[in-house]
Amino acid sequence: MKKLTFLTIFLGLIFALFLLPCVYAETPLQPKDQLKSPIDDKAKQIKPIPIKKCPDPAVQRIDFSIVSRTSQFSGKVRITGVVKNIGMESYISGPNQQEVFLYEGPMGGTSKLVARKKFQNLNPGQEVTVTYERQWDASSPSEGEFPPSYKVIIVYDPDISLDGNPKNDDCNMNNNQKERSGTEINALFR
Ligand SMILES: [Ca+2]
Ligand SMILES: [Ca+2]
Repeated sequence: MKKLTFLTIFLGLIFALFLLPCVYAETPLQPKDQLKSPIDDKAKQIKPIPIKKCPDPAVQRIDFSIVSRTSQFSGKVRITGVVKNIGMESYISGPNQQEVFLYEGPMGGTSKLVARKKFQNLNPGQEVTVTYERQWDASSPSEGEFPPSYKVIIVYDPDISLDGNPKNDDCNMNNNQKERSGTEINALFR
């Protein structure tokens, strides 16, 4: 009997000394971790995204439209390049430091400059357009079968970043051109 009592007390002591502190040590931490960590992760994900406060003229799109028809498959078409300041700051510059070029590149031929438009200041969200109109025959080989493509490019004075004016420094040079195939002009005639 003495042996059994001793053993029970001994096991009881082991439980009290080792197992209980372990249970207590772990339980208060777990709910804290589960509650905090997802919020901390979200905060970490949001923080590093910087809001760029700078001018950013960008080629937004190239529009095609039919101005007038001479037959079901031919007529006058308009090609419009749209440049927009998608930055948070106004673009403020001199009169001859920036221009939009519109190129026509026939299949297998060299691109030629078909229209250009100078611009100067652009508020955030403000647009400038360059347009070119020409005859188009969707049933011909030169337009219908092998249509040219159109490219719009923002061209800056080579010294624009050295002119002492930071308000005309485009902060993203990777969105300054766009190209669109004339096959989509043929689609307008169908
Ligand atoms: Ca500058
Ligand atoms: Ca840009």
